[in-house]
Amino acid sequence: MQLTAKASLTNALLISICTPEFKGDEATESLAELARLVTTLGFKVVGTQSQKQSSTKKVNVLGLGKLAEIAHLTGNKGEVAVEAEEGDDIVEEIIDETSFAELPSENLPFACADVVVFDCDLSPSQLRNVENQLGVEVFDRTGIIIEIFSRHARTKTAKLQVEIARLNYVAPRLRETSCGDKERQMGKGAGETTLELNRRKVRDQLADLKRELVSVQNEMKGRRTQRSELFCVALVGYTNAGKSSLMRSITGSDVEGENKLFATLDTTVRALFPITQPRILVSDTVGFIKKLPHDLVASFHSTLAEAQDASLLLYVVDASDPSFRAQLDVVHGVLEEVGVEDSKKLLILNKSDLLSAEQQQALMEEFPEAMMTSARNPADVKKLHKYIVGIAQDEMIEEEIIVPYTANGIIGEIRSRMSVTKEEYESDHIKLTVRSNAIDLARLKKRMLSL
Ligand SMILES: Nc1nc2c(ncn2[C@@H]2O[C@H](COP(=O)(O)OP(=O)(O)OP(=O)(O)O)[C@@H](O)[C@H]2O)c(=O)[nH]1
Ligand SMILES: [Mg+2]
Repeated sequence: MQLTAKASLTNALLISICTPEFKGDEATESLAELARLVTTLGFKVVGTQSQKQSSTKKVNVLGLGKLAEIAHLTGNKGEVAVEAEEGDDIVEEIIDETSFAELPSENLPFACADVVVFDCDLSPSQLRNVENQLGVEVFDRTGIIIEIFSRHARTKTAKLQVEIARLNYVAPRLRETSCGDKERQMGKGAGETTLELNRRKVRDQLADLKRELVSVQNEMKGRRTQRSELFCVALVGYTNAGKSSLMRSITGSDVEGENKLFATLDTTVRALFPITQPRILVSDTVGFIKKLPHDLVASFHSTLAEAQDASLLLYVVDASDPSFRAQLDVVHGVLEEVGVEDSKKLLILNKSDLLSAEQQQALMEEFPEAMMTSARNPADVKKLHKYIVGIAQDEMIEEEIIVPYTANGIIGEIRSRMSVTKEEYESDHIKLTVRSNAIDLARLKKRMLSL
């Protein structure tokens, strides 16, 4: 998929299919999240429609009556069969609708939806059916997420990973289409109109991309190995929780933090600042979302390897978001899926500046082990810095090292790599009590022996 609609001019109508799997407010929250996703793409949400169905698997997804209604909102450009067939849509029950009339007047004129976005996954044939009936572009949740990932990927690895996921998404949709029009929508050139040719091209492209990814991943692995002796902290969590903002605050770096979903797709590694001895590394990772397409989870496996190698995982949540508990479940689920074993972890209830004192207190009672922070509050940033340093210190070993005064340069080196807690000056040597990781200590001792 490649969006053909010009994002800045696109009015989107969002559709929620409320299946029995949705509990409580889940459907509404999910729809609100979809609205944020399409807004991230630059679309303007002009309305939402919900319909209760037993599943999302119906040929036309919606009941025919509802389809006709939506066709009206999209300007009757398609070929919707207005009359429902007998026995069709028996389960249909409209439970909630935001009609266009209820929207602010600037969202009018009536019938102005250029695209329709479903808050569920649609099969290629469902997409085609609904598109034919409505006469406008139709997207499903996965399509929207993949498009955002495509736009936000910056580094070579992220671009490769997203492109693989995109082509995997596009491939079955190509299979279902036979005319050049649709293939052009999928990002194919005007001349490539035969289905066979396109399918082969996608397969070849996928194979090339996968090969390239393996080589880039090997490079990344090498870099991780070089860092493996340092204490590493990884920030993980739902999209928009504030991971990059916290990263920026605790590392003094210029890592981008933005009020859009999936601002970060690449893992960034920086040293904790103020600098510690030895250095502590912090990595910012890709954010998660409910129903993250499986392909994207799989393709970000290597990006999340940073989290896999981390000695401390900081689970960041936007505590001001009423759905943060469900979001945290999603994060746990994805991390489990990619096999991240969290040896040590801390829950960070971020964006506390958006909570009242009572709300903060209630949350601390609910999550007594957690740390309440605001990435915007320097005192909280300091508290988090201190916590990380404390955990890293706990992991270190303390040893006494005897360094003869004649050993040139060693003392300077020790000071730059290790934490010196005690210094005792004797007649011919200096006795240093140092704290460091086991690998650095073993290396130092070996060097001392060779002096
Ligand atoms: N009020 C408030 N806003 C915050 C805080 N932390 C982050 N934000 C804002 O929340 C939005 C998202 O922040 P990011 O740091 O980009 O979130 P992220 O978790 O990195 O998001 P992804 O990269 O999409 O996974 C930005 O607009 C931030 O300015 C906070 O403590 N308080
Ligand atoms: Mg980020």
